[in-house]
Amino acid sequence: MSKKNYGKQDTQHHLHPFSDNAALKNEGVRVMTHAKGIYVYDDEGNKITDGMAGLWCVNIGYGRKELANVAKKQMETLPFYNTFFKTTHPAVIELTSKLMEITPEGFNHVFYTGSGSESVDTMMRMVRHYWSSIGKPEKKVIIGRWNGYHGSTIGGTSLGGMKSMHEQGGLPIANVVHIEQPWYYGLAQNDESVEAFGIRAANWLEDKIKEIGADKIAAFVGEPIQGAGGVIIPPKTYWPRIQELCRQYDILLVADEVICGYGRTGHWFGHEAFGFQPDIFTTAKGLSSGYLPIGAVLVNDKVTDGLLAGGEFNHGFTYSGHPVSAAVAKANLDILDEEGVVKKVHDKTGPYMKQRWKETFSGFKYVDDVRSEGLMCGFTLVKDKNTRELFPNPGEMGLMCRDIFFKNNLIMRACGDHIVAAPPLIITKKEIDKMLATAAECLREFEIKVDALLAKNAVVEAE
Ligand code: PXG
Repeated sequence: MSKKNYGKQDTQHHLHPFSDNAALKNEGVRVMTHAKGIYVYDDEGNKITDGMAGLWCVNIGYGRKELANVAKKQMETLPFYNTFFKTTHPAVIELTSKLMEITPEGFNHVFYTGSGSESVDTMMRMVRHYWSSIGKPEKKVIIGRWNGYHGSTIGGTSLGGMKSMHEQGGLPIANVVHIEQPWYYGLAQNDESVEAFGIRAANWLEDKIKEIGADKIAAFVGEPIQGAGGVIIPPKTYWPRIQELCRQYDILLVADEVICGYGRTGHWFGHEAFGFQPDIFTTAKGLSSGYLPIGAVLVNDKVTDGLLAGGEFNHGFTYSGHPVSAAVAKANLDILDEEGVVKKVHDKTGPYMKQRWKETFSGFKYVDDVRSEGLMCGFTLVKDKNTRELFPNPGEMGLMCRDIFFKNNLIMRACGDHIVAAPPLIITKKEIDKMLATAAECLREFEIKVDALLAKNAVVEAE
């Protein structure tokens, strides 16, 4: 088959993640061939603006030769060795010391994994092992949130609050429960202030604790900002109250930083942006800017002390601390640090994006709740802004809008009817302007399409 048909060839034997593979067999997929900065190129010569940094991960942007060189050198020196049986290697030692430099005080230990899902599963096993290590084995329940996303393994899917995922395979597993998400736009009561809603939403955790009993609960887990759920930014009052409750009821507090970590919010870690101190936080993605798979679970001193008292932790992955991934991750963190990328998001591009994102989208008829923090941005497609009425088939309008972006060589994500963007952290102000100008054109096209659809429905109703 010629290269021209690559996109169809692919789908004849390749089952894609989170995709309708029967439909893909007919449609084919787009073939990405190379990338540079914030742009990806396909095999038809299109230059596509990657408003999603791959999958929320290519924080330093594409095409950094330093990382390729480090990978080559490490492969030639020591392509693999494990860290299981009283062994280690320089690449992982150096990555660890870099992590110790950038993580907040009180975090002096790290457990390596190969992905975000593995980090989450590691954390789920770790919190239970912690409690049994300190003599409280009955503390097993882990509390997540509806519409949270924590990966695709059985543990991660269970902890996440995506009902469409739970439905496939009878999840969640035992001892994983959920509370409602802190989504002001959708869940606030009449005239409730953002601050008051933040406290009320956090108190749903207290309700759940009282229902189950604190003596049975191991941990509460949340993304500082929900990413795949649609960039749901909690009120500033939310996390401090959650922390207060976790301390009061002796429950471990876990931040899932797989998206928020490594600069996305303009801080090294998302919990720093929201002023709380978790006991454990899970990371992956931006740790290597997606150049190679690697994840890391950061553990504070209190939890480490408990774990150390508990003897062997029967857990680990072949690729825990993989040397090539570790070397690349270290080089990536050096770039984020030495080139001031995180600080730039905090001081310049984050605030600029916030202002421009609002200006660009607020005026559109079917767009509301325009929001952003650092370089995590979102808005919601709604049928009626005055009444906050959502569209009837959640996700349908989102997909239609996303497809218009894609056709116009702009990648942004639809999470249901939330439209989100998370570009590489090296994006410049000029590139932000250009990306938003394209997005605005797409939104105009979307608006015309929706107008037509609604008018058609109105005619049908009138008949
Ligand atoms: N936790 C969080 C907060 C995540 O966002 C994971 C865990 C799992 O990571 P891995 O590396 O196992 O995928 C994630 C992953 C999307 C999308 O389309 C988001 C993720 C993954 C794939 C797609 O928004 N997040």
